[in-house]
Formats: sequence, C-alpha cells, structure tokens
Amino acid sequence: MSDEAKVALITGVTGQDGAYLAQLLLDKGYIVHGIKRRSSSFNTGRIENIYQDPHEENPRFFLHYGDMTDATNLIRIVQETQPDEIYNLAAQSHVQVSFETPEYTANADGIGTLRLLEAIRILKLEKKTRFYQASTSELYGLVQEVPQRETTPFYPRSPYAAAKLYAYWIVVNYREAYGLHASNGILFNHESPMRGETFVTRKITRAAAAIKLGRQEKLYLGNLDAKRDWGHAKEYVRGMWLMMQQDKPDDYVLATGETTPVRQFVEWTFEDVGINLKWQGEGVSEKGIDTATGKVLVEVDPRYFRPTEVELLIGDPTKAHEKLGWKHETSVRELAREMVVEDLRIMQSDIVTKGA
Ligand code: NDP
Ligand code: GDR
Repeated sequence: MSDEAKVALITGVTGQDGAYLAQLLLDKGYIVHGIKRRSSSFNTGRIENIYQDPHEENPRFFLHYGDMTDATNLIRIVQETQPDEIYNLAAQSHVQVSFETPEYTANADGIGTLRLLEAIRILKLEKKTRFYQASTSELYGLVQEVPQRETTPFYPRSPYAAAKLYAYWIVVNYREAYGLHASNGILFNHESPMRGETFVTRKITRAAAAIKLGRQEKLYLGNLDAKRDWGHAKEYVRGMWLMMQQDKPDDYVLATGETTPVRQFVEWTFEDVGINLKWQGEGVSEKGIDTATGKVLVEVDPRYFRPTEVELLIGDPTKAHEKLGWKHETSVRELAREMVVEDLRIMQSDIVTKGA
C-alpha cells in the first residue's frame, strides 16, 4: 500500500451505520465521501460532529447528493471519487415499511446495489475498488437452522428481505463473474443511541424515558415474542472495515450469538428508569403494568404486526471470529442501558432548553 490516504465512498452515510463508519474511517486517516439524499428537512443530524466545511483547509469528509435509484448519479459520483472501498449501506431499511412500499424497496435495495456494481464495471475499476454490501439476517427469515450461519439456507419473509436477497446474490455473482473484491456482511440487528426512532429498541428506550419524565402515557408495540440477536452498531462497522481489508472477498455473519425477546428488552429498559413491570394477559390483550402504581404502561397494538414475521434470529459469528478476529463486546443488557440513559439525557436537556 502507498502512503496516500485511502478513499472510501459510503452510501447511506446519514444513517446509523453510515455515521459510525464515517467516523471510524476518518479516525483511520481515510478520505471519506458520503452520498446523502436531498430532503426538505435536515437529514444530516447523525454526522453533524464530523461534517467539515468544504472551505476548511485539507477537508477529508465530503458529501454528495445522490440516490440509489439514479444510475447516472451513482456512476458520476464513483467516477469523480475513484474510491478504493465502497460501503453500500443505503437502503429503505424498515421491514414493516417495505410491505407498504415494496416496489421502491426493491428498486433502492435490490437494483440500487446492481447500479453501484455496474458503475464499478463501466468505469473499469474492478481491480481498484473493493465493495461491501450491507446484507442482513433478515435473509434467514423463516427459521431453517439455529443458530444461523453463512451456510444456512435463506428464506426471506418481507419485500425488504427479498430485495436484499437479490442484492446478496448479485454481489456474489459479480465477485465470481468479474473478479470483484465484493463481500457481503450478513449483519444481525445492531443498535445504538443513534438508531432510527421507529425500530423497536429505540422506540422502547425513547418511550421509557418519556414515560419516566411524564411526557408519554403508554407504549404501544406489536409482537412481544419476536427474538432478536442485538449487538452494538459501533462494533459492527469495525467488522465491515475488517472484511474490506482481507486479501480475498468473502461473506461473513456478524452477531453476538445471544437472542432476546422484545418483551425482555422492554423490561430491562423500564427497570433502568426505575419502573418495574409485570405482564398480564396474552396475545393482543397482553399488558405491561407498573408494579408500583398499577398503571398500564405497555399495550399491544396489532397495527404493528407484520403480514409475515421473522420470529427468531440468533447468529453464529464463528467465521468472523476466526478469519477477521472480530468479536462483539457490548452485551444486549449493556446496550439497552446505554440507549435509555442517552434518551433520558436528550429529553432532560430538551426540557431544560424549552422549559417544557
Ligand atoms: P438506516 O435506516 O439508519 O440508514 C439508511 C441510510 O440509507 C440513510 O442514510 C438513508 O438516507 C439512506 N437511504 C435510504 N434510501 C436511499 C436511497 N434511495 N438512496 C440513497 N440513500 C438512501 O439504516 P442502518 O444504518 O441501520 O443500516 C445500514 C444498512 O445496513 C442498511 O442497508 C440496512 O438495510 C442494513 N442492515 C442494518 C442492520 C441493523 O440492524 N441496523 C442489520 C443488517 C443490515 P436518509 O437519512 O435520507 O433516510
Ligand atoms: P427488524 O427490526 O425488523 O428486525 O429489522 P425492528 O426493530 O423493526 O423489529 C424487530 C422485531 O420487533 C418486533 N416489534 C416491533 N418492531 C417495530 N419496529 N415496532 C414495534 O412497535 C414493534 N413491536 C414488536 C418486530 O415485529 C420484529 O420482530 C432491522 C432493520 O434494521 C433491518 O434493516 C435489518 O436488516 C434487520 O434489523 C437485521
């Protein structure tokens, strides 16, 4: 490797993982280009701390307007930036929303991946540019094997997962057909204080903080029995980078190997704000009740049920341990605490600022 700084291009840089990855790569001395979408409201909150005014001296972080549904735009950005590594993190990433917007999800998440791969090929960057694809444990869907590993058969259960299945295989195909250094990270759920507010963990931690501060009455959730293998996003982006540093491209599971029901995550989070819950009833009638006051704080709302659900995810990260030297550090219990403590802090400072 020469002494020149490596150049990375991150799609989805304004998302949870994009923000952590951009920070990691800047810390490693990379020049980082990110693609952001035009939005009528501010959408760069997560990367505010690393944003550099282009007028500063020697900036290393650059943002470009773009969209995964716009091939000419993607080709131009790849051409202009000539990246050593592309991290394709952009996606319509909400599973439930994908049932409402299946065609858009297929376009952005599935064909969008193809557009980027084609950009590499059209620009003849096959030998220079390495490619990371944000694949997902949602590919496993309906349980075929436990724990799930790289060889477990896929059975997608949503338009999102079906779109990501196409993306997974087109990455494998371009690797085999054109010799691209292209890898799939099959990442199990990973969360953080920067997690989007409508994913279940953040929805729970925000609600627990708001209920504690008297700003919300109740939390409505869907399937409390779903089990997820939750890790910390900050650690998972390091795994992405490690995949790009290997001599040979390959596909890897990143997971903790531990699974937790949604109900348990709710209990922990409320416990961390000083509320003990007991559960009463079953199915749609199940309720979470404050043992101190008898108030119902958690209810099930079938509107959050999915037409087809993924009931159980638990990953086997042995290959990543052995080949990448990657291992998760934060337990799901610690993760829940970090998230709710941060949401409490944000809401308390909001109260002070607004006097609300
Ligand atoms: P987020 O939803 O937080 O971020 C998604 C990013 O993609 C945002 O920057 C978003 O922009 C951008 N985006 C969405 N649609 C488009 C589009 N059409 N064109 C360009 N950009 C677009 O997701 P995460 O950071 O949590 O996840 C990153 C990737 O990893 C995603 O591909 C996700 O599917 C995948 N994944 C995530 C896992 C997780 O547990 N977090 C697990 C496994 C895979 P904007 O900010 O404007 O909305
Ligand atoms: P998931 O994450 O679908 O696993 O996809 P999400 O947090 O949305 O759901 C996890 C589980 O919780 C159940 N659930 C609820 N989910 C939401 N969002 N809201 C609720 O009110 C609620 N109640 C119960 C869900 O049914 C589900 O079983 C995430 C995304 O980041 C994907 O992009 C990524 O690929 C996968 O993780 C791995």
